[in-house]
Amino acid sequence: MSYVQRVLEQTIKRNPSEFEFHQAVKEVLESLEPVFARRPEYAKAGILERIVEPERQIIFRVPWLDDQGNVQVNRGFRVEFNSAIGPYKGGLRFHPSVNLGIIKFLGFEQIFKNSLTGLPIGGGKGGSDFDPKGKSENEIMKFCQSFMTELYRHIGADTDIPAGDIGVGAREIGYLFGQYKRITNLYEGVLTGKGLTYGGSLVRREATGYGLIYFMEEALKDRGKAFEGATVVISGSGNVAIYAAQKAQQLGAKVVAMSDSNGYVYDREGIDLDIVRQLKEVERRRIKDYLQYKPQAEYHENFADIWTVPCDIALPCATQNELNEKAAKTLVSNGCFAVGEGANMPCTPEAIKVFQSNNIIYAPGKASNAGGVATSCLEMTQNSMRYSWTFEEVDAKLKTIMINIYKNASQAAKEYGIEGNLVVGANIAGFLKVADSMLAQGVV
Ligand code: NDP
Ligand code: 2IT
Repeated sequence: MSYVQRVLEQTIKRNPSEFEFHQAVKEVLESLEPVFARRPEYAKAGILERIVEPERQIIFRVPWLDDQGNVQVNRGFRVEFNSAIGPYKGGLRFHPSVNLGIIKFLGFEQIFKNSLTGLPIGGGKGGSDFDPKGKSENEIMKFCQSFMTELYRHIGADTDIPAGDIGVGAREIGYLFGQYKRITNLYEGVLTGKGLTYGGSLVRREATGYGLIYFMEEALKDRGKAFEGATVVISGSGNVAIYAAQKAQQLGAKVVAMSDSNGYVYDREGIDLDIVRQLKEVERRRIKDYLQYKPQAEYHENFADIWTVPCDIALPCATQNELNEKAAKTLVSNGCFAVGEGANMPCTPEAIKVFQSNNIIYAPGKASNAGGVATSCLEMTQNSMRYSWTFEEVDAKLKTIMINIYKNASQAAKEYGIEGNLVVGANIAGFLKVADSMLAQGVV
């Protein structure tokens, strides 16, 4: 049995029921097979056995009082996965589906993603099974304060720097930051995605979506394609989806469908993003209400059917495993030529195989959605400098970072004889820097 297969088996055995974690580990480890043939010192130093085991996992009780005065209890997580190349960095997810396996898959992916940015950040992730939907402002604030009352002792501007993810945006980051500052008496860049009046960075809000489009622009260019004139379908209508749509539109694409967890809207004239932003960012309503403003658009329940809408470019920007084999086949038969992941692990392994065997441009999330965390690191940089860059300055840095990620991933794929395979390329390019740092730092 190969080194990779042995570690994979051990990992699955040791972490039963963590299915998303198994899926993420399997993809990364299997694509690293050719690396171990060339670099036997990694196996000798137990790099894989160590890299699949988080350095620290914190699970805690989050008690809070709802508006009726009832005691509510949620579970909080922070997984500090790997600090070989920098302090732990990664978002917080608040969603009822959150469990340890999901946080570990996200934290594991984050190690390689953060390495790909070229910036000095390690991998971590956290969150809670708290459901922000239907909660009052007061309840959201009380929950965030209780969550931080435990989390603060584990994090710090040079230790572990959380940010947003599903269900955690500028509002939640504000409440979390306020409580951290109150408890510690420290005004430091301990969280990213902050508001612009208290240490946030311009472009952080747009960064994941814009970064995805910058990455895809490069990938498309290599195959003689472009966003100009293309029909695009984007799942989700949250932070990543909205700014991916905005940049795609700026580049001359027509975005015809977007979704939320209830269903999707199809607007053949092209989605009016001002309506989506008002509904989602300001009023926190459902995507279905789009039809109140544009009655000629269509609404369909079952958000996963969004992939039946014919398009040239598909951008899954909602959640993990939202695009399966059947959806992939439908996309291919409808003429889709590129798929770029804004979400983390949105395509199932079977769907990825369909794309690859049909020569579709396929960009894995850990490469194509790295613009968010990269800009988070630029926010940390500005916080440390006590200084702020302009929108244009941050945007230009983000674009350069995304182009470099594309180049490094495609170069690594080429070097290992699998040209065009961005999955293998991203995994290898991200892994090498972390593995060499672990090697240099000894058995820790
Ligand atoms: P938001 O909370 O802003 O938006 C999430 C969107 O996805 C909403 O439209 C939501 O619908 C939908 N969604 C969430 N969970 C599900 C589900 N289980 N089934 C169907 N739809 C779902 O989150 P983000 O936009 O920040 O995150 C989207 C994805 O991008 C996630 O995979 C995240 O990990 C990834 N990501 C985010 C980054 C960031 O900077 N924010 C950076 C890199 C990756 P509804 O409102 O109905 O729940
Ligand atoms: O998945 C991700 O990369 C994020 N949610 C962003 C993490 C961050 O620290 O900005």
